[in-house]
Amino acid sequence: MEQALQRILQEKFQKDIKDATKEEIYTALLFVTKEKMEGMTPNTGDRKLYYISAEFLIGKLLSNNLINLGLFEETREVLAKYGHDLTEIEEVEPEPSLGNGGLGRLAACFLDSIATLGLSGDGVGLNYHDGLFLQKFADNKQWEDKNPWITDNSWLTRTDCHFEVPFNGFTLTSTMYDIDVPGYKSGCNKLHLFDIDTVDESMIHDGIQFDKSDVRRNLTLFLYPDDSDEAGQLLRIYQQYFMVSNAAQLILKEAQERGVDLYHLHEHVCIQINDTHPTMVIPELIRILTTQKGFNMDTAIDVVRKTCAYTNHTILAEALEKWPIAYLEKVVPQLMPIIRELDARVRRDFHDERVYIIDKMDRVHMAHIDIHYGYAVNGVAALHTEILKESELKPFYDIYPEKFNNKTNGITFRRWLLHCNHELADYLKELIGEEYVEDASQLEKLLAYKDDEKVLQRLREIKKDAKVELKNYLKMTQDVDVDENSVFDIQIKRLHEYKRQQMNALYAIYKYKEIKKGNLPARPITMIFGAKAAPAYTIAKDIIHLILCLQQLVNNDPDVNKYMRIVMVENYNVTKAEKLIPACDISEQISLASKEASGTGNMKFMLNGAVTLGTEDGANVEIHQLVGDDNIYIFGEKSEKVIQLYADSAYNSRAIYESDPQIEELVDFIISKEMIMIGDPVNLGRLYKEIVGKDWFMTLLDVKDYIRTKEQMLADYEDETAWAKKMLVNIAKAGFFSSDRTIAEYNRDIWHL
Ligand code: Z16
Repeated sequence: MEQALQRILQEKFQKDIKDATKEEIYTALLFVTKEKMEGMTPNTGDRKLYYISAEFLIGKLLSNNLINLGLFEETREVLAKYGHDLTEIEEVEPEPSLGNGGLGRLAACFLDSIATLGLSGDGVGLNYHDGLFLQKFADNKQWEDKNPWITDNSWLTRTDCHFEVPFNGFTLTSTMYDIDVPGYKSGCNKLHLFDIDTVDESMIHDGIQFDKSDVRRNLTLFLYPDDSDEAGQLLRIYQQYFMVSNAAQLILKEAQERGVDLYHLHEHVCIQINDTHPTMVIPELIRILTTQKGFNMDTAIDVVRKTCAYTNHTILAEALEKWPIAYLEKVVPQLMPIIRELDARVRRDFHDERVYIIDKMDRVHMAHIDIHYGYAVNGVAALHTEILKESELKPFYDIYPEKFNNKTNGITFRRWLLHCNHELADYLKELIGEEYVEDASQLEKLLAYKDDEKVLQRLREIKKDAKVELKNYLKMTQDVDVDENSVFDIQIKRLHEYKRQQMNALYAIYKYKEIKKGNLPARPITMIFGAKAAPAYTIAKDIIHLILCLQQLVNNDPDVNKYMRIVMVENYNVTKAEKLIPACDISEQISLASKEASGTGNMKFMLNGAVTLGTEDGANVEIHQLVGDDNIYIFGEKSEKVIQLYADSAYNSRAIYESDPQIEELVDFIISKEMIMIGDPVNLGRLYKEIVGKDWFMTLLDVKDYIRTKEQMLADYEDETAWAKKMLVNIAKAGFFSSDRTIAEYNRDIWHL
């Protein structure tokens, strides 16, 4: 490493290591690492996986690549020898925010595990020039700005692989860019990101506004542009088709290069469709096979059906894509005859309109294509898969019970422990050896130390160190002061009503009022939030406004700020998650039961020794089963009850509000004179009305149980030994949530690579 660095710094900048700037060292490390990965043997196999996803939220790559290549320690030492700090060098790297949240981050964890397990599998997606928008706070509101990440020297390598992608009346030529994906002490795979050369970043103005109709210049400009108007939805269809047409052409090209007889494609290729965004790969492959490769329709459908598998990530109806036929006719008319043929076959075989592909309103249900014309359908946590089978997708489960299976999500321990929490990772190695890094189930060996005072003490110290680090980071980045001796209570995830940040805000109001009344807590609490709201999601933005106003109120009130602080972290992203998660005591996982398909932040927190405060939802259910009642705090109504309430239209938030003076007091505070003085009455008033008059995600149903449980948790925190034991059990039981386990299951049950 030392020699390689010296060589490249001389070549590129005519500098020695000790004189080089951080930027120069970063660039040199990037080159060294890329060289190294180029020389690695790719993972191979007779059947190759293509994981197609509109999002790959990969985060910064330098340290993770160094860790997986086994070069991290050496690099850190070399840099230290010349007076540089690798942590500071990392800051130079821009984060590619090529995902919204869980789904995109899951895809990135999966790529790491696929490579680590030595499986042959590549990612296929889009090379958005600007990732998800950059979030800024001003006037206690969210503002969006563009978020470019591509620099002259980056992890992207331009290839000479190009395809022609036909649209209605014109054709675009693609360029494939590759990012190397090295496995941990294993071979290397690739992430292929497709782009066009004509994208024009200069067309963005006033934050993230741009001309949505100019496809040649905007196709890969943004991740999921605002799709609240027609132009936005059409652009989304352009993006999706561009992605899958490139994927289909790449897959067929590589198969033919490998000498695969396309009539046996399914024996050598497997395509995982990540949510419905890549669904058009099914009709596109059928189109190419029938029009260019001499297949008849029956055979093409048969081969494609045996090749494609679909993962569902949500039961929220509004998130399940249904494209109007008119839009598809406008963008990809060549697919419509095939989609109509696929629908006709469904209508011929099944006389149940709930499973048709095209509905009465002339909309194409993308998930229905995946389920009929793929060979596997999976949910992402045990409860989620049960809900799919028993309610959301029941008519399909009745037809194809053999297709349905569960694959509980996972996270890569390389990033979410080894990289983000060196101190804990090293201590675990000291206690139980190194094997847990590649065999996560070994973490259970920790249980042997459950009553070991010294170990419990050390875990507390490690947590404290992480809290000090976060404190310094928050001071540096946002100029806020937090107390490392307070309880760190953290909710970080996309802002959505079903995730119920508003319920956490109601707790903040409760606590503020208690402190005002003189009911002082045994220990101060620091409530940390991080969340981006979709630019067009009004109520989500109102909830951010509420939290930011509460932050101003609480932190500036001298009666209160000794006991309580609120910090809303600006521009929450993967890099910030890596700093927040190790420092957490209480992990907030408070979605309305049945609505969070899995959650993966819950797993990251657990692995880093936080205790979950959660509903019986998504993977929380499995965390609960693993750690037992003593090591998790569960509250709220169960999913069966919630599903029943929806079915009967029996939830009435106003009735709860009017009959419970305590709840009324909390909700009324949103529009109190204190708050109106700080905030915008339009935003606060609209949110108040929403909660009292609708509350679609049933905040008021659970808020009292939530407050009660959180208070219990804070009281229990005071027994330091008992709490440290909970931390230990959570870490020890987190092995199940390694994405290595998840990927091994995908391979065993679906991919057979
Ligand atoms: C997403 O991140 C998820 C679902 C979805 O339909 C769309 C997006 Cl962008 C999330 C789920 O909300 C979350 O529960 C789950 O853990 C994650 O996908 C990965 O499966």
